[in-house]
Amino acid sequence: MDQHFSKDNCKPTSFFNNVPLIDLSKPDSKNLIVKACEEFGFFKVINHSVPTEFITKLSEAIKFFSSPLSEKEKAGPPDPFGYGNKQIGCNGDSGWVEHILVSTNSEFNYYKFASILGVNPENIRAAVNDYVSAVKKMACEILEMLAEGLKIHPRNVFSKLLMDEKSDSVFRLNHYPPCTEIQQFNDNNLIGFGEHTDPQIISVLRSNNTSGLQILLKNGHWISVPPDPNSFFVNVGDSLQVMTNGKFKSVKHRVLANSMKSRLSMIYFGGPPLSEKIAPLASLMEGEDSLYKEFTWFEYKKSAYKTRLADNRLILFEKI
Ligand code: GA4
Repeated sequence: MDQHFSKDNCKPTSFFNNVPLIDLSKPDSKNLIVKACEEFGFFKVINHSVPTEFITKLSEAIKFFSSPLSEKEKAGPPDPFGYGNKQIGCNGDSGWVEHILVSTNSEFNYYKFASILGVNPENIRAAVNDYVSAVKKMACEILEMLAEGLKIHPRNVFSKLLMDEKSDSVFRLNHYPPCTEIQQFNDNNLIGFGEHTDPQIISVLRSNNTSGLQILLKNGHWISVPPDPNSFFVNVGDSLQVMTNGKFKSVKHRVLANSMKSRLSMIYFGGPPLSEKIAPLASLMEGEDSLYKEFTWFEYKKSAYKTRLADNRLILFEKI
């Protein structure tokens, strides 16, 4: 049996209809964002300003994924950037997923993708840049609302890390092909992308209308998030957990494959510059001690890349 057909003792659940909903057009949303980050580390965003055309354009990536595997593999292996098939990271994790990972601040080789699709690389670069810039702007708005909700100054304490030209952010396209054999395996649970937390500050996900995303609640239950192609889903990353001295929790999440439909998701991972010190903000400590040892984003990332997907990566940086 393939490694990614992993047995799971949690039965698939029905949809969770209480995902916190943040309406970005409402001024009182800042308190709701804080509450959602404390309770779930996860929320859904509506009335955002990301133009639909940017989303539609990038959704054409499905054409790349429909190319023959031998062609797609010319844009791999992921090192970590590039095309990857079933492989996640480089420490033996795998899933029923293929992906493209792109760095948002360095010159990326779009030629490989363009030659497979027979299109101009500039068009792909422009599509990724337009989408990422708009989503990053929204992520910064959310982070500023968070700072206001937490009553910390200046309001750009978090967002400046993403705005920095050296911000170490990445963009990922995940394609989960349908798997007709799911019924044969383990209670219908085929892992598309195994459980993990994101190391960065904040992640913003948009998917097509196929279900699969699940988040782990504090009570230990996995709940399925109803898909919504018109909204974004935001989760707290490990670095934001540290900056808030554990007040916000980076949420564990995973994706289950679907037997009928293919799922396409696009995720922006907002990270700080490599040299940035990640530590709890003094204004959030209220006389508390820091729960974490000091580290830079470079150190954390280096350590994260040595871990397995499901590992608790922050444990190495916790004060005993
Ligand atoms: C999880 C979040 C992002 O997808 C990612 C992933 C990265 C990768 O696929 O290269 C990692 C994973 C992620 C965390 C631990 C390490 C690194 C795979 C892995 C086993 C791009 C990221 O930044 O961290």
